Order: sequence, then structure tokens, then C-alpha cells
Amino acid sequence: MALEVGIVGLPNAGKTTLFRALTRAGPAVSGKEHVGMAPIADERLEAVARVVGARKVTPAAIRVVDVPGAGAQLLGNLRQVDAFIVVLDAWSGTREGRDDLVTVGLELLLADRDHVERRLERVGKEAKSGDPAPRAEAAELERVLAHLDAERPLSDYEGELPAALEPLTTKPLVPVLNGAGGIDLKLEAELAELPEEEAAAFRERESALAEVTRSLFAALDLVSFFAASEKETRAWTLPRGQTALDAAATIHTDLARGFIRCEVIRWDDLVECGSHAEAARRGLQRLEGKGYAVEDGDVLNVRFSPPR
Ligand SMILES: Nc1nc2c(ncn2[C@@H]2O[C@H](COP(=O)(O)OP(=O)(O)OP(=O)(O)O)[C@@H](O)[C@H]2O)c(=O)[nH]1
Ligand SMILES: [Mg+2]
Repeated sequence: MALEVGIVGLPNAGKTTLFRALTRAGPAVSGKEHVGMAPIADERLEAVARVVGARKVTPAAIRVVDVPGAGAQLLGNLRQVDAFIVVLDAWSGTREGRDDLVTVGLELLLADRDHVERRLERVGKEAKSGDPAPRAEAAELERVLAHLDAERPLSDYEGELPAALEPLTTKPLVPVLNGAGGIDLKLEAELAELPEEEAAAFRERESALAEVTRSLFAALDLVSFFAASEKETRAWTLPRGQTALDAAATIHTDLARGFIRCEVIRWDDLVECGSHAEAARRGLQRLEGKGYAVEDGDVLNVRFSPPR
């Protein structure tokens, strides 16, 4: 399952503009939910692809969901995402970014309060039967509700949240200032519609959106790894600490099922050596097993027995 991020913010902050910039989708229909894939720019991928002479280069991508406006019901559509980007209006000159971030935080809190209250109503009824499981959950939900009433996000809740809950305030928030002192999202959305070289010519350095991606990676504690072959060289993401077997499963379930071993080389070692063969000669390529914790920048080649 691809990583998913939800875009939130006050009405008109520039959420759909960011969505268009990230996903390179053309003009969007307003008042609708938008879902798209955002490719993650990574210079290392290009360098690795050049070494192996890849015919196809595929960046890693995250799923992006953009809902219009805010409000508890809309935010409820975002219970499955892994993180939020909060777009803050710094372009119209009428808003104060820091205040708006607090407001959005409170809206997420209120949406969670609604969610917990509704669950409590249901579980509370079941608890009347005397069954111990719903009784224990109802007691926990009361504590969760008190926590939210104190205007505290569930990310700092100390007890164990009932498994059935899908809270919003446990997810990392990545603020993006749209305008002065931040990113000009309108410009980025326009550049996203141009061919890559033309857009690059407009920019002084890398795309301002790269910063958004980096913040997301940091908030979610992700690493990137590469699968490099001549047919296709591709970047993938993985939560830090996950293993070579998890990486194999990310690429294809068959790779995980038939996993034998995994060749690992650091991307910069590979680029410096100029080929896998030279890297192997210099002893820079290692063989690792299922339990190897993948590191950021690893180039992995999974050896597996194909399914019969
Ligand atoms: N000048 C300028 N206009 C912007 C900027 N960002 C957004 N806008 C304009 O503000 C309006 C709203 O932008 P959207 O991206 O649709 O805002 P939104 O947050 O998706 O709004 P809702 O979905 O209605 O809540 C559009 O007309 C944009 O062109 C900016 O950086 N500069
Ligand atoms: Mg919108």
C-alpha cells in the first residue's frame, strides 16, 4: 500500500493548488475531493539509473488526498492517511499562519471528539449487557474524551487507544506556508504543468516542493531505497527500521515469498564504482538476509525463487 498524505487547511488556503503542484494534475474541479499520486524527486535515483543504463526511471510516489474546506465531516474522509500537510495562507495578506495552524489543530481535535463520542455511544450500550470487553473500552473512551476536552491531541495520550478508533490527532502534521516566507504554491502549480526542463530553467535551485517531501519523510521517519536494473530503475519508500523482506514485499509479493538473499550496495558507492561488477570487485557489495534493516540510499537486488 502506498503511503498516503492528506492536505488540510482553512478554506482558500491553497490546498488544491498544492495538490496540483504535487501531482501535476491540471486545473481541478472545486468543491470535490481529489486523489492523486505525487512523484518524489530524488537526484540519487537519476544517478543510479545512469550507472545501470536504465531504459525506464520510476520515482517513488505517495498518494495525496485533497478535501475542500475543512469541518469534521470532511476531515473524517482522511482517517486512513499516514500524515497531514497543513496549508497556511501567507499569500492573501489577510491571515496569520501561526493562528491558522492552531485553528486547524483544533478542527482535527473536534473531529476526533465527535468520532470518540459516537463510538462511546455505541460501546456504552453494549457495556450495559455486563460484557467486560465493552465495559473496559467504554471506560477507556471516557478517558480519551476527557483528554480531548482538555484540548490535547491524541499523539500525547498516555493510555492505550481502543483498536477500533481511527483518530486524526495521532498523525504527524507538516505545515506548509503558502506565500511570503514560504513557498509560492500558485507558481509551483503553474510550473508543474510545464515540461521538466522548462520548469527547471525558471527555478534558481531545486523545486520548493522538495522541501515539503523532505519534511514528510522526516515526520514519517521514512527511508528511500532503489531497485536498479537496465529494464527499470525505481525508487521506493519504507519506514525506517523495516527489513529487506519488507522491502521485497513493497516491490512485489512474489519477491517476498521467494526471498533468498539480497545484494546491498550504497547508492554513492555504486555511482563511484560505475558498475555493480566493479563495486563487487572492491568488496562494496554485501549479501544480506531477510532481517537486514534497510538504510536510506541502499540499492537492493533481491534474489528470489520465482513461484511455480
Ligand atoms: N495570488 C495567489 N493566489 C493564490 C495562491 N494560492 C492560492 N491562490 C488562489 O486562491 C484561490 C483558492 O486556492 P485553492 O488552492 O483552491 O484553495 P483551497 O484551500 O483548495 O480552497 P477550498 O478547497 O475551497 O477550501 C484560488 O483562486 C487560487 O488561485 C497564491 O500563492 N497566490
Ligand atoms: Mg480545494
